[in-house]
Amino acid sequence: MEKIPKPHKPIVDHIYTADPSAHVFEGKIYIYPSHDLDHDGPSNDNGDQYAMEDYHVLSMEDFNSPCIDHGEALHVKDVPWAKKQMWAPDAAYKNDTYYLFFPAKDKDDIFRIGVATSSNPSGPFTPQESYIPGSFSIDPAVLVDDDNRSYIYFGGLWGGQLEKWQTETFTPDAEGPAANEPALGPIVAELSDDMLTFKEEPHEISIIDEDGNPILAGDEDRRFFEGAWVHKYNDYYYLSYSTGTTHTIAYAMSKNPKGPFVYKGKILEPVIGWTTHHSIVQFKDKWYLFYHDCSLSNGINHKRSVKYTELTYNNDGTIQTIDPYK
Ligand code: FUB
Repeated sequence: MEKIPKPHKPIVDHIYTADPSAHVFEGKIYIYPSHDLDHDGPSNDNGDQYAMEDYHVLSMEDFNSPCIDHGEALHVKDVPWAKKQMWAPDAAYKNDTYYLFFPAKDKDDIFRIGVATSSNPSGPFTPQESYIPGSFSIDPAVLVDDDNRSYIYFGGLWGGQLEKWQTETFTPDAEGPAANEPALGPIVAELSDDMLTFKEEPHEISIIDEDGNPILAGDEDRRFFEGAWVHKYNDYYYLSYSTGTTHTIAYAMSKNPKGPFVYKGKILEPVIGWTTHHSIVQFKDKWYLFYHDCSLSNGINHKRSVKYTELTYNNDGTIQTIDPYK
């Protein structure tokens, strides 16, 4: 399948794709998206409409080249511990190996995070027998830092089940904090050197305002919802994420990969569709935001398409807000 991608246009239109995690591997741009299914099943706040079953890896030589679909890289039927809902994945390279990190519901309908490996960035990927011990919730994103230490960030509210993990066990009826209490943050853990387990107990990241006060759960314009992504620029770590109910991509900065992160602003205004999910990557001397919207499906929330656009930093390191339709 070959298409010439243009900014603000879907990078492919023969399948629905979402939640793009973009990386530069072997000098090319590789995109690890969710593969949305074209179905008419139930749609609800629990995210049952996101019934994805497999992953396809996409790649582009550069931003003037066609986007290639490398076909199925991993299917839920080949993951021994997983039952359904292959949600937003990410990939990382270390130890001469490509790692695909992905969330899925286990046989008890609890979201866990799995790892699969390949010698090729486009897969196919071979899954581990079980999910990462101690993993939970959704939307893994992995940063391999300049010192070769690796961190996994994850978590998502509502259908992503993060509220249910405020104690050490899964509590099916647990709700999020009250509006005047600190919001739940994404979770971080350093990964073991082989990238297959957590090196430490995962713990919550705090997102604070410029005065050092935690962002509150009722502050839906700024609080974390899902889709964490961490990148580095000029010695700062940038944590960007979806605000869910207010449909933007927001970001916060820190000198430490585990935070606390200071809220800075908005990267992306709302897109067509309920969810918004992104990644940020440098290619040559420019920076790009990969994101998705539902324009190709005329606004059907679970039929999304990956797009990209250039991202611009101000001199002080803050990021200019992008209007996806200008
Ligand atoms: O694609 C399923 C879910 O929708 C993702 O895991 C979330 O980030 C949201 O984009």
